[in-house]
Amino acid sequence: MAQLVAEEKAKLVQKVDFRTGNEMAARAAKQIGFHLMGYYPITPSTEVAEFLDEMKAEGEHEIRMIPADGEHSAAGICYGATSGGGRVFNCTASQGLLYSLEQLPVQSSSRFPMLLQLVNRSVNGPLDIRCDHSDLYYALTTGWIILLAREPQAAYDMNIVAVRIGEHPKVRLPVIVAYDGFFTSHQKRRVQYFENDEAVADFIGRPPDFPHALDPRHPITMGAYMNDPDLINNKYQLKLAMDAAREVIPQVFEEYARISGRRYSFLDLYRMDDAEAAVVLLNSAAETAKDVADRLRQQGQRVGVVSLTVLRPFPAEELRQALRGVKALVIGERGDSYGAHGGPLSHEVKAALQEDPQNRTLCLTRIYGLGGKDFYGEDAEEFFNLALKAAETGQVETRFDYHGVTPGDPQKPPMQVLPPLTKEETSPGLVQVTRNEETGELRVKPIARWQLAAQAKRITPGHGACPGCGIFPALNLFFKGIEGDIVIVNHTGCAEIVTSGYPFSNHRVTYIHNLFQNGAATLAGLVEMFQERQRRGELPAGEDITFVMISGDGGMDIGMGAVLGAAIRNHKMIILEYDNQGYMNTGSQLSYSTPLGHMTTTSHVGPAQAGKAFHHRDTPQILAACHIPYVFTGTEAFPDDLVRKAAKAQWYAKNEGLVYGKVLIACPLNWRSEDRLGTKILETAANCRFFPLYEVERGITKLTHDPDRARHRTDVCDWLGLMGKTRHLLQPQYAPQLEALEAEIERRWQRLKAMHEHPQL
Ligand SMILES: Cc1ncc(C[n+]2csc(CCOP(=O)(O)OP(=O)(O)O)c2C)c(N)n1
Ligand code: SF4
Ligand SMILES: [Mg+2]
Repeated sequence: MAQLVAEEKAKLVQKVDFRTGNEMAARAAKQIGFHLMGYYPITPSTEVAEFLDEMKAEGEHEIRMIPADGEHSAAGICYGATSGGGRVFNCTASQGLLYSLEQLPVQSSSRFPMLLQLVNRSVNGPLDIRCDHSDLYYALTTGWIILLAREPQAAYDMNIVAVRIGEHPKVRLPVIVAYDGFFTSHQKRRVQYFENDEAVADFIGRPPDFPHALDPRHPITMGAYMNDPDLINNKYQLKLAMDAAREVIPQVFEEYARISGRRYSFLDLYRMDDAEAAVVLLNSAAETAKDVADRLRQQGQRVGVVSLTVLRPFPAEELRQALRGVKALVIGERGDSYGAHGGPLSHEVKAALQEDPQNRTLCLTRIYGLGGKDFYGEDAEEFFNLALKAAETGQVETRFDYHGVTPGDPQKPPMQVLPPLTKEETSPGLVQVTRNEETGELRVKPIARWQLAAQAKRITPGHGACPGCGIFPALNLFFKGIEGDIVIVNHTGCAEIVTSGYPFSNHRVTYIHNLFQNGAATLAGLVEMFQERQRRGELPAGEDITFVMISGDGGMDIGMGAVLGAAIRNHKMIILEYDNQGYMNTGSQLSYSTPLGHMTTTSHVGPAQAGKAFHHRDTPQILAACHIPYVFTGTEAFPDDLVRKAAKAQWYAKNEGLVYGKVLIACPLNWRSEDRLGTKILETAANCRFFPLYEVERGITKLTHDPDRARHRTDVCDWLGLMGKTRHLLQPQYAPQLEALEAEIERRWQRLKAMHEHPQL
């Protein structure tokens, strides 16, 4: 018996460490041992998947990790997986949450528990990767339980308790655990965690045996079409589940306190016993306010801090209790509900208090810290002072306002650093494309390279790309083959991030950035508006603009739907993909263009994993199958070829419809290659036939560079050996991956060659 007790105790030993919120969330996920994780990278949540992938490569867990093509799919993968009865995990932020939002109520109304890590980040627009709670607020009505973690320790603890809460037979609901992007996700704090995974496994127990979709002897219909009078009953059951969660949560918190020593409750109340003035803050800002409360207490002020650990179900009763003696309260919100004179938190706190006839607390709201604007001690002090003044006078001057806003100066309009390009600068008359009326073939008059200097650069130097980055040599070279005015729509990615940081821009032409996945649709709308306004005589008839959508390879994953839509509708525009084989601006995660075996931060190499597990997508062939007028591949390593294709692209986009081009570019930072080797790597990629240079013109495929015929053929290993991300493939233990990659390269090449030789193919 004594031995058993000692073993139990040993199992519960905790390690003291110094870790970030993302590290702790990943550790909890690993220890929970989810069956599956469906995810899509988005800062600042991505690290959780990266850490888990790294651990997986080392053989530390067996969670099946599915890199989705976007968050909508990630949420769909998770939903499908939960319908199969196992434990499921996802992690996202900001736009990722919004893009998957429609799946969330389906998940909750189907009553499939799962865990979603939400690392709070501001939602577009404008794009801002730092923390506020605007994303979280969109989740409030989805029917998910929402637990909040103010610090890395809580990120770990909440994940573990979330499994128990969500899976409780009376609850059966999915759970969001939310913590602040960067403040909590990336800052290290002192933490404790169980050394032995079994401690967590014992606490969460085995997954419950709810009806599921993988039991053919007990078939069930899920997602049935349901109108009135039934739907309201479904929602009522969801409400009852939330009510049940109110009972279950304290029990689970108590049980967890027994094994961990850390006790949570619906509200985190700090120095609230006799507080007359208080602030309500969610997540990390509450910790800042606590320090200030200590200081003000020393000065004799009766102040306290209220922070919510549970946001859904909303702890209305606990708030009524906690605020009974409080004369004035400042509710600080990192998110607004525009036009409603306060964000959701304010209205919910006020609604809770209103139900207490004795309550006389004066409530003020201050919107603060949007887009990651820091919340310092001085800010908290201002909040306390507002509350103290109201408590003292019984009066409130301004109930609702923004805190920390900087007024603009109308005398200082944005500066135009470079003058707009003139027609003469962009139309030097170098590009001449003629069409053979008999064959329909286009002929581009050769342009000597030195002549290209006459074409103005549409993107200026001075951007923030890494040394050796291949994006801008390639884009500027491509634009050399295009005469006249250009309007650009840019997907989110390195090309966007490093050229358009407010208040500056490296674009000398009109440039629009919209949501990551929606560039093709956005540009399609603009093209059609251009044509319609011209037709109505609102824009000059002679005005000619070439419309170009620039996307990274990742944008073609998540944006493929919009791209296919635009292609099938055949708008007169160019979609230009620069392919650096990964999600580079977010830290080198795999994209569907990353080839087999390549190492990224979500396809680590280790004893249990050999880089990316599936082949790269053949995007030119997908677009060719849309039967658009012109598809091409290119690279700056073959500059004449690229300029010639640009000229053709412009001709087709003006005269016939949509053009798609894929340009391979070097990313020395994440390819782990030498800056100076970029062009050589690209050349080798073409010469080893991994990246064939070709075009598909009105359905006819032509190789524009045949390394065999040009006697430039190199080995795939010559290419792989030039990059740190692939060098492991040359080691004997990775021979199966190398062989599979070589075989796929050969297969695709032979197919292409056959198409080149047979116009009907
Ligand atoms: C809906 C949504 N999901 C995820 C992101 C995060 N995100 C922004 S850019 C990017 C990767 C871009 O990769 P790619 O298109 O290849 O461009 P690169 O960074 O490599 O230049 C990701 C994952 C986002 N902004 N929006
Ligand atoms: S990460 Fe790669 S693609 Fe992005 S700017 Fe740096 S080198 Fe260029
Ligand atoms: Mg990329």
